[in-house]
Amino acid sequence: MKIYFAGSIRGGRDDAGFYAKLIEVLQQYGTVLTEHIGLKTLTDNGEQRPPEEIFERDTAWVKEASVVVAEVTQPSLGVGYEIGLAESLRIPVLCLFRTSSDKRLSAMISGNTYCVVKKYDSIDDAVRILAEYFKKTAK
Ligand code: 6K6
Repeated sequence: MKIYFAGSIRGGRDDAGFYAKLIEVLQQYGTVLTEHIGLKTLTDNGEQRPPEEIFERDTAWVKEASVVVAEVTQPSLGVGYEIGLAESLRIPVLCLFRTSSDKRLSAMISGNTYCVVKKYDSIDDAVRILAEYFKKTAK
């Protein structure tokens, strides 16, 4: 199974530690195409590549993914775009939102019945949510 993990880059890197832990958990369920999203060394300046190259590579990865798992606590245009792209391709989307943050989730995600949106508070919660999701949905 190929998993596209989406998390904020230019939107802000405050949650990079959570992304790294979630990616580690997701690796039990398949190949995470976007391991770099959790890297502390990836700042909001992004990778040192032309944006066109990043767009081509990332959209190609979304297209080949069996599922998109998006951490949506930190609002990000790129993550929102990737969710919309996955929906248009009928690729399953799981969104994870951390309730302990001071952020409010966009209605374009919380109100979108295509996405499975799960709230979590701790990494232990997220581990349980992912186990349940992968047992049911993405085979
Ligand atoms: C470099 C030059 C211009 O932008 C960059 C940023 N570098 C990126 N490297 C890898 N993936 C990226 C980059 N920018 C966006 N993405 C993709 O969009 C990732 O897969 C994330 O899921 C999402 C983050 O979007 P923003 O809007 O928070 O950056």
